[in-house]
Amino acid sequence: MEKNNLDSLDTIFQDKVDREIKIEPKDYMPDAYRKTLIRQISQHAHSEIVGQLPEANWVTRAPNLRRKAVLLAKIQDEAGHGLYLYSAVETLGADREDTIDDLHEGRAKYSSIFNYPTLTWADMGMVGWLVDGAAIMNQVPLCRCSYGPYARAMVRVCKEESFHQRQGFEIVTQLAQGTPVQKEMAQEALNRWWWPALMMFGPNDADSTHTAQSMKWKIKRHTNDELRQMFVDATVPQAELIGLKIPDNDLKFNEETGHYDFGEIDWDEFWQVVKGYGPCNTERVSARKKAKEDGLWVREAANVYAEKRARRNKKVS
Ligand code: BYC
Repeated sequence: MEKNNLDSLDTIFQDKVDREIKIEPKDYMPDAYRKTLIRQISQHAHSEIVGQLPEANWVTRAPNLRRKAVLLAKIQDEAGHGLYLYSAVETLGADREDTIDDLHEGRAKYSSIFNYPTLTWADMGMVGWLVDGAAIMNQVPLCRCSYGPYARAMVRVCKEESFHQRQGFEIVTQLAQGTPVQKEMAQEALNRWWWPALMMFGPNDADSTHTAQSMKWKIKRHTNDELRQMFVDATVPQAELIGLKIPDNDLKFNEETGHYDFGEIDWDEFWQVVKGYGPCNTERVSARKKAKEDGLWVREAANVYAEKRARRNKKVS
């Protein structure tokens, strides 16, 4: 296309975004906007799918039937979120299988948080309370994302995530109010999950490659640091309420700003985990590759059946 035409299409596009008109799959969008969405939404989908694994570890060891049923339901919700998101990626013209191959070959990322092990039952509480809590903080603004299919998918995802957050907080609250050993288990889990949960929001704004452009396109509505601060402000009083201590000696309410000041994140650890060297990266990607291989016969059988049915229908008509 002529450069002048492209420039004017880009101007019309940005004007629509500025006026809060949703961009839909068949509308014009700049290539870079499409690429950014494919990157972010597919990585989001991978996170939902990989995110099932740390919790799956506890399905067989949940302390009672009610806990087990709730945990199973939550994990199934995450699978559903992955599916909506892969569908949203397809509306951008991307091939779902290609994006999955990118994950398996290490070309695509997924949230750093899922590379940490779930060592005790209290970790199920922390995943719900902190990990889903951080996810909601990040995802509620995505319901207003400029790209229609992503924004609409996030509405349902957020409703389910808020149930997940509450079930996690309920587990943690019960442990924190239980025997001294149970309270200790909850505190120990909080000590391990607090900092990785803060890392979920991504690098500081100054080091974030995509934030400025994504804000202009209204894909992101807040910066990484803004969302992280909102999460800290919301979560610290919850910890205080149930008598657990956030493992940060620099954490202090700042009367002037009305926010909590908090300590420096270990960014070396963050980047190590993002680059594939976290405690469970290899295990997580291997599990996903094995699932794809194990499911091959089902996909092949379904395809053969679909072809057979199509042939039969043709004969009848
Ligand atoms: N882990 O320029 P930046 C969930 C990457 S919740 C790994 O700030 P952006 C769930 C980033 O991709 C979790 N990588 O990027 C909850 C970029 O690398 P690339 C998923 C990270 O995109 C409970 C580079 O660092 N949520 O699913 O503007 C149970 C520079 O970053 C991380 C979403 O995906 C990280 N923590 O902002 C089950 C929400 N942080 O891509 C499941 C949608 C940054 O250039 N995504 N990186 O190679 C977003 O909101 C944004 O993509 C992010 C990052 C805030 C995550």
